[in-house]
Amino acid sequence: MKKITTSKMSFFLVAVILLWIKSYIVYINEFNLDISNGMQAFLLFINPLSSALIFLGVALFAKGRKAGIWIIVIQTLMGIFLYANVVHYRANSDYITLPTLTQFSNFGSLGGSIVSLVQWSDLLYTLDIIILIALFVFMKKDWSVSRLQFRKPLLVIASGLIVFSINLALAEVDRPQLLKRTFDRNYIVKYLGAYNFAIHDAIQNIKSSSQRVLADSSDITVVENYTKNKYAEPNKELFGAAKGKNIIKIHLESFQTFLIDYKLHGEEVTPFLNSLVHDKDQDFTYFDNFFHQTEQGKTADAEFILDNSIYGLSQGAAFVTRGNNTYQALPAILNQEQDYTSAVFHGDDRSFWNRDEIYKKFGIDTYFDSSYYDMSPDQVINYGLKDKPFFKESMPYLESLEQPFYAHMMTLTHHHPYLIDAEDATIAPAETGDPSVDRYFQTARYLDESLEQFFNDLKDAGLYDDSVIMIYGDHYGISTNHNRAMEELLGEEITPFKNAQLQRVPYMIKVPGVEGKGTVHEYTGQMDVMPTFLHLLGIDAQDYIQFGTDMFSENHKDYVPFRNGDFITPEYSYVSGVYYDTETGEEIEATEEMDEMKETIHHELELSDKLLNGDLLRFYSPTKDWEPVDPSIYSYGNKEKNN
Ligand code: GP9
Ligand code: MN
Repeated sequence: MKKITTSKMSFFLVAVILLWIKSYIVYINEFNLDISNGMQAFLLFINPLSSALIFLGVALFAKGRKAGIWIIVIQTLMGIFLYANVVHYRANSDYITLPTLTQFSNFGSLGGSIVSLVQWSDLLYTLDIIILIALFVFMKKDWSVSRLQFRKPLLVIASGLIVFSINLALAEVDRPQLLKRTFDRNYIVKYLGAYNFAIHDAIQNIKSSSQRVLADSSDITVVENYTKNKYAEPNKELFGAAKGKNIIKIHLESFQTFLIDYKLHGEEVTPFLNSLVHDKDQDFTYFDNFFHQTEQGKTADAEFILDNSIYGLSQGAAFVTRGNNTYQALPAILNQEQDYTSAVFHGDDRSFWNRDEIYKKFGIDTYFDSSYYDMSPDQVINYGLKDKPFFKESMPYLESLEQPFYAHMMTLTHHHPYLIDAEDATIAPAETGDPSVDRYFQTARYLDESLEQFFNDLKDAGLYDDSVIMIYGDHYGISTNHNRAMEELLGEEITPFKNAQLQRVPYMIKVPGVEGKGTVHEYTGQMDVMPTFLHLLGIDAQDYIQFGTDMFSENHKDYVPFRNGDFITPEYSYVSGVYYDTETGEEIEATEEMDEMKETIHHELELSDKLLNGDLLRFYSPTKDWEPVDPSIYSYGNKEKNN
């Protein structure tokens, strides 16, 4: 009996349990992880176990009593790592990442206040180590001086790996593509734990920095030649038409074009948006052949593309994995060229999609994240703040911005799985029996109503008439998993061709003093938004590296590449290796011209990847007096609210 209680393996097990309990207590006490179901609660509880087994297990390779010392050392190092995260989290509501470690400036926000982030009660976090040291002194005399049999530590580490695999598999069930899409640090910590997050983060960063190291300044020339050659000169009539005007850019979450004018139970689903499309007096120009060009990064990809005219990545989100790159994004350009201020409004945690870091690289002055809004439970659904209170509470912030401003309003309620409170539902659900598709129309209606409310408030505040208002859909809302329900609603088969056509999202824009053009059928996509904007403001897009072209230009390039290499032109579409007539949807033989177009588009995507993976914009200076964006001057989060 004595042998068991004082054996090396028992000491190891005590260490594992202590590290497990301590990590769990830190998660619960210190981090705001938004646990929303039993599975998440279970995974949060279980996830420290695998790390404890694997890391502490390594110590068991050591000889004799040294194993005990190694266990204490590893336990201490993991404790220091965890505590550093606690302090960082108290200051930034975010975890330490490799880039934050290497950017000293990020600690600027801690400043002298580091003392205020440390509490006396934190001493309790050393309890595990004190217990271990005491036990070690007490137990070690009974330990043999020899090494454990080799297979013992191996077995321990293997069991840690098995626990980890089960953990990861369960996490994937609750949140598919957790690691591939890389959406939020909070999610990875919640599902896999702080230690595994750090490993994941390190791998990501090593991968991206190795590609970065291999790039040199000559690489940018190839990209520059391509984009300069693709460039389309501005439409003379519109060049500079919006100069000095405030810009209000409205993001319609998960909104597909098929909703415009769609009637459910004989009722328009989005009467307000439809009125902007059809009512000539509103002076909107509406593009009905506008496509999203996003991939796994979804919202983040849409934001990325619209503000940079660079493609997102084929895997993961550039917002996260290229968050450390140099950018020459729209907010920074507007600021340097025309003294604009910029702000993003979004009722979600600011670390989601790494926004709190990448926005600094884009030169965004203020990020009104969830810490600026009333996030009490009746105001929140699904991912975050409901759209109506979101727009309402945004008004005073919008009015407080220094003009001219570039304001990006990002809605959220119309997001998969389209949850809606009974009091917010003003249209009956569809009746396909596929719950998220059925509710899709209800949240779309809610979004439509919130827009109408926002427009009225803008008018009351005197901001409406003199601002550019732009509305866009970020990406599809209904994936191919819901084809059966969609076929029922649209009354036609969802073939791969049809699915590609369904990637249309709305794009509409009103420029003060410019007559709306009604509905324009030009084929265009998200990549074209930035050059269009620059020209409206009277800034020549030619100076900047951009893959899109001005959609109002006579010379606009009307082919729309998707991130997976498929593309659509007004005449033909290329989907999963097959060409179709865009008009009729019939399969057609490839011509030389079509294959050339395919080559061009694939080359374009490759160049965009090169640009991002090599961080090539660091070698490029768009204008004579361009000043690279200094991310350290930005700091986000509502300071008054002490979030
Ligand atoms: C999260 C929200 C949704 O803040 O923007 O992102 P999505 O899931 O659409 O990419
Ligand atoms: Mn989205």
